[in-house]
Amino acid sequence: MLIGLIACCRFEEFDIEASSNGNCEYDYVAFYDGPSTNSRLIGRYCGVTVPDPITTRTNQLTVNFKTDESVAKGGFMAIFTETHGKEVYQQ
Ligand SMILES: [Ca+2]
Repeated sequence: MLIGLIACCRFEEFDIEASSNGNCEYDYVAFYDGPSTNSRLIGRYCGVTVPDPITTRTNQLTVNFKTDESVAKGGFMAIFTETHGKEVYQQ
């Protein structure tokens, strides 16, 4: 059986308002491995460090971009692709 498509994402640009405590409490983008923000959190990012590419284990990816009312930065650009999961066989 084929486990289906896996979503991938790599970042070309990244500039999201950071908070001094490092918790991304003002603005952030978060990625979840599944159909909603209740799915497994892959990562929550802010600042100017370009995140490493991410890959889901499922065939769905939820992106949650949160901003507050002050301080806007350039945002981010992500390239989304898809790939096949590995084939596994059941007896
Ligand atoms: Ca902001």
